[in-house]
Amino acid sequence: MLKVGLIGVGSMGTQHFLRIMNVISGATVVAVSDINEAHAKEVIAPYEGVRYIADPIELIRDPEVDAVVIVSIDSTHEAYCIEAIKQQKYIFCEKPLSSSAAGAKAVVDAEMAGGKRLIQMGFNRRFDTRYEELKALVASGDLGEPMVAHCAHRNATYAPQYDDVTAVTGTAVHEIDIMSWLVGDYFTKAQVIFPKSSRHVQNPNLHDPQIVLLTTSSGMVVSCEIWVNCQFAYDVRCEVLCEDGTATLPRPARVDVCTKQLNYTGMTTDGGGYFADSYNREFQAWADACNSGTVNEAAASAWDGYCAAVTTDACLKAQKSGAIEPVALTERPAFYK
Ligand code: ISE
Repeated sequence: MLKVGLIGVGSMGTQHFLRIMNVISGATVVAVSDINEAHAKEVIAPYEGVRYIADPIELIRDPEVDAVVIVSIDSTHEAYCIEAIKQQKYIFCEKPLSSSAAGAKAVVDAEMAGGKRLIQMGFNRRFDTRYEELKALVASGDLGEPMVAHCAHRNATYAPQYDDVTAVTGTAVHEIDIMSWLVGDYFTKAQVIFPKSSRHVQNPNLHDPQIVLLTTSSGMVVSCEIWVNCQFAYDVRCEVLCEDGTATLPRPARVDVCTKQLNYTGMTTDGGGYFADSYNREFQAWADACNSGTVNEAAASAWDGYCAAVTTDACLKAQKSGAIEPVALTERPAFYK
């Protein structure tokens, strides 16, 4: 049984805690850390034997902790990964690996210096069966070469700290990782366009929605609508245009309702629920891999986290310059092949 130390029991961290305790097999949480002690203690109260450890570094070093789950705020991921690498413990790190390419590089360098792959990145969509089907179809070549993809990432509401930076490093980063994985290519150019902003956004540092345009090394163009406060629902869309047809990510199946001259299907506002199966599958894959002393090859690695961070760096630059910015990726080291 893998004994997990989990850092951060905010909304997503609590979902992951409950998932490890109640949904997946082969792992259990033995310690939790969070800056909000009272809340953390409330979350763990129903579970006997789970300790609260105030200091995350102490939690990582705790001899009872075999593996670490990092779901604390984005700015802490780099330091906690590096400490867990020092302890040679397996790591599940929620996206992003770091909010900057330099920070992500420091983690990759530490992992390579330690000589053993330890990190699984929390890019959950790689474990979503609909994305898997879409990827397999594109890879089969039945529709010809992919040329364009249109993606939309809509959140019903945004966290108070959300601004133009987090819209990229916290939200667009999902599109960046999944589209690069889906078409098996990396991005070379990034541009960000700010349309007229919604009246629902009060934060002067946030443009909402915004359009991120990415070009892959083979010349495919991916447009991503990032709308973090759309108010009406959580919604993720993806349509790939290939030479001989298009392939579209199916929406989650919901009851089709007819009433009062209307025909509709409901939508959710809960992103965790929308992607629950993929989160469960990625955690099961992580626990299984840790228990067999390895990393799951289908999951995103620290290198993938670094590639995403290099791309988000380019997007942040593009937000400021209004220009098309290069994405300066170097070759994948053999360590990550
Ligand atoms: C959040 O951190 C997530 O990972 C969600 O999937 C995403 O929809 C949201 O925009 C992020 O803030």
